[in-house]
Amino acid sequence: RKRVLSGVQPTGALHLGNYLGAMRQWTANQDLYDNFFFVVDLHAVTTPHDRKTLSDTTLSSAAMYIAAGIDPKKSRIFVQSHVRAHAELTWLLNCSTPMGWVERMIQYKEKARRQGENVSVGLFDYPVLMAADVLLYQADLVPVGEDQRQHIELARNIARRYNDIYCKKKRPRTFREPKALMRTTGARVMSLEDGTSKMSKSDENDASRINLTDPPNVIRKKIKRCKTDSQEGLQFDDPQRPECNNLLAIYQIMANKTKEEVQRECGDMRWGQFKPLLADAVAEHISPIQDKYNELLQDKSYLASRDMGFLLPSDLGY
Ligand code: AQP
Repeated sequence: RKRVLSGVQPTGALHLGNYLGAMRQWTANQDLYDNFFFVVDLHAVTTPHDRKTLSDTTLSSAAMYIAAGIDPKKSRIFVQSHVRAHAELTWLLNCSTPMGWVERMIQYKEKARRQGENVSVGLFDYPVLMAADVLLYQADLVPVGEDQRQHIELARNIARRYNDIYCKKKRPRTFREPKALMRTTGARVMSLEDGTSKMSKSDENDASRINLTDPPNVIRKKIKRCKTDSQEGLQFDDPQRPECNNLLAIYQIMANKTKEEVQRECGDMRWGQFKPLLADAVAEHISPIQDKYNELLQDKSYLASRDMGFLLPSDLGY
């Protein structure tokens, strides 16, 4: 069976983008693959953070994985920092990876611009740590959102270069080259405030995203106030109407419909009609996830008793 590995940073409450771009794919294919899903707390420390909050969000992210459908019997769930080999391999890969490759990473450029002078070396090195995460487990596939495509491509290049330098004759070569696994819908969920930038945990404006923990009244309020346009009718794929495309795409997945069905149903609607429909579909879709999540967090002993973080290299066959 092919091996799949993926994770989310515990940098805040997980949102609809994380769910649609990543976690929904993890659960959909859980029976097909050998699965590793981890909470990537070493990545989260590349940006300013509070220690106590990080520790809480690490645990709550793991609870959200399970609530969203990751079955601990079918998938290994663990915390990145509990496996020392992630940091160790990063160093070795740092030493064979050209700076220029990492300098080209768009996510670094965007985040560094926002952080100004305080940007850390760790943030720069984030993609190499990500490559180490994937290569360490010899993952074949990495289910991610569109924003991570460039990082997976880099991980492939890093693997190839390492193999070329150190395993000229050795077969099999040390590292397997991973591939990104991406869905056509939901791979890029955009901000509610700006249809051209992605929904993100680190956006200071909470109204820009739907957190998976938002209660129905908050979801309704956020969708009611979200940015739209003044054109008549609703349609997919109009580059002049990024917000419209984003909201229709979210509705399509939440209501479990095809694009054509949504276009037929909503094409003639006004925003005032469509927004409550969308809010209800989102609230309804995530309600069972929220119930399970709250249940898990009420009694943390279950999470603490899981093998969370006690994954040893010997478990991986090293
Ligand atoms: N808006 C999005 N649409 C689709 N997929 C998304 N992902 C994140 N945002 C969207 C996917 O979620 C997974 C985990 O991402 P992450 O939290 O590790 O890092 P990120 O991509 O940087 O996500 P955020 O929310 O923007 O976090 P911050 O603000 O902390 O940097 C990845 O598979 C990602 O593709």
